[in-house]
Amino acid sequence: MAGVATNINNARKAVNLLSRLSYKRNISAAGALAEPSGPSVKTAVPGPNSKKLYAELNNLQQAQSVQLFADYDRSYGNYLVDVDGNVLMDVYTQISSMPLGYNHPDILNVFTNEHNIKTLVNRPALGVFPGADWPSKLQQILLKVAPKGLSNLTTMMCGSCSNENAFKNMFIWYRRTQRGENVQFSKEEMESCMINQAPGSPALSILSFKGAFHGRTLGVLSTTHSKAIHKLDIPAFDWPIARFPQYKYPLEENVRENAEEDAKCLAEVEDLIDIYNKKNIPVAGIIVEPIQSEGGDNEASPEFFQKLQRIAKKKGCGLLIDEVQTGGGPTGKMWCHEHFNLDSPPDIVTFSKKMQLGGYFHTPEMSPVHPYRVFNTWMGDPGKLLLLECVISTIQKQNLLDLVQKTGNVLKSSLLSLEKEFPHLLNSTRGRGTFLAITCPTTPIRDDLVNKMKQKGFQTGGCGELSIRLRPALIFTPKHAEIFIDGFRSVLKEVK
Ligand code: PSZ
Repeated sequence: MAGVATNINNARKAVNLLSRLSYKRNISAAGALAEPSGPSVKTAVPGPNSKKLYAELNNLQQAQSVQLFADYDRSYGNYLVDVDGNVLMDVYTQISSMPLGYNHPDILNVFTNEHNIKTLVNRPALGVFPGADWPSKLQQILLKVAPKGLSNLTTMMCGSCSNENAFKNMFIWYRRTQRGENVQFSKEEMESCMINQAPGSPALSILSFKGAFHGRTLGVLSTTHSKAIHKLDIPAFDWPIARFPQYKYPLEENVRENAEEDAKCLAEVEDLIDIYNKKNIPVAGIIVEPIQSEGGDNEASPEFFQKLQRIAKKKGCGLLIDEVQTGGGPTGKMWCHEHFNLDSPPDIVTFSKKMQLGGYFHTPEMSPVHPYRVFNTWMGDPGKLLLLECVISTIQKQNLLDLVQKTGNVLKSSLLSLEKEFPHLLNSTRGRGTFLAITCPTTPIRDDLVNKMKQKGFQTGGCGELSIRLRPALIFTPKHAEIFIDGFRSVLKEVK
């Protein structure tokens, strides 16, 4: 017993030492770094060090998607530093996943107290052994920013597994509404589900939209339609796919056409639900992004979403709004669907990326009655929730949603000016907050612009076939926007 006590004491001392050391290290790391005043590029991007590391990694795993290797010790704020010492202004932020940029001093200080370190290293199987503060942390952190009217919460790991599990909630809910509240599973259902047959494994569907991206895992992949390469060779469900509006820009000059486009797409949704119900693959739910992201930053009007929700209600389908990419503030509101003035809350809202951990908010009706039906080992991550706590408090302290609106206005109006200066290269500026995109006439022109921007020290991203998207951190200011726009203009001038 004495030995155990000594060990515990030693462990405690080690943790204390670790927290003191890391506290010092983090403070000094944060203090030593200051945000660069602009990008600076010394080599081609990727440079020789990135290329060497690429060869090493590619021997171990498929690495063709790697753009560069980063130096995360030296990256700071809105700037990503690569292993060749190039300093890139990052308006892509790990595919829209860095709310406070790199090495934010508050974030660096999250794991400097003993309780937080222990929360990080003792990652529990949350569905069975949550820690004492898990319910209160969920209340204080995630539920504080819950979309209005959604009081229930399921935590997960990533965006795909959030959507994947949310589909299960919708199917379980749908079957419950068919059976009636208190009806038990039949013997036939219990036996047939074990061999993937109806009625236990019923033919049910989720309606999604052309151009959508909801993840690449097997179930959700049937609702992802952004690129063929994501889907080739993988079996898919016969589920309905409706057209998502494709607007003409500028919006204010195409109001009638775009309203007609909304009406056509919504009519298709209704028709498809009827067709699939008749085919005996009834539509249990609809999944939709508030702005289609990977598929090309396609936006739809508040009226489109209001009417879509009314159709879902009329037809008895759940409505899942996928806020994996739009959630966490980049549109100037915590949740993009808050821009839509819906009649009532959506049934489910999924999140990940800027929220640090995955999961979904939902109505109580979407909770299964039986335990253990939506479950996995981790069910989220309390360590990531601590990071989110810091992110949210920084958003509030520094009014970052206001900053996003302000910077977004500067960025959007500057992009519109660039469109006027370079009409043969750019069109269709769109988006909300700093969640913005612009379209090029061809894919080679788009790819060339993205690459030239990178060589000048600006990390942007493509989306869809023709668009360039901006996904800066929430700490991106009008000053950063100006530097970005100056860089973009000089590249456009080179391309002519
Ligand atoms: O190519 C890819 O696999 C990418 S690039 C960006 C994403 C995926 N985004 C992920 C994403 C999303 O944007 C939306 C709207 N829904 C779900 C997902 C899936 O999230 P993860 O990647 O966390 O599984």
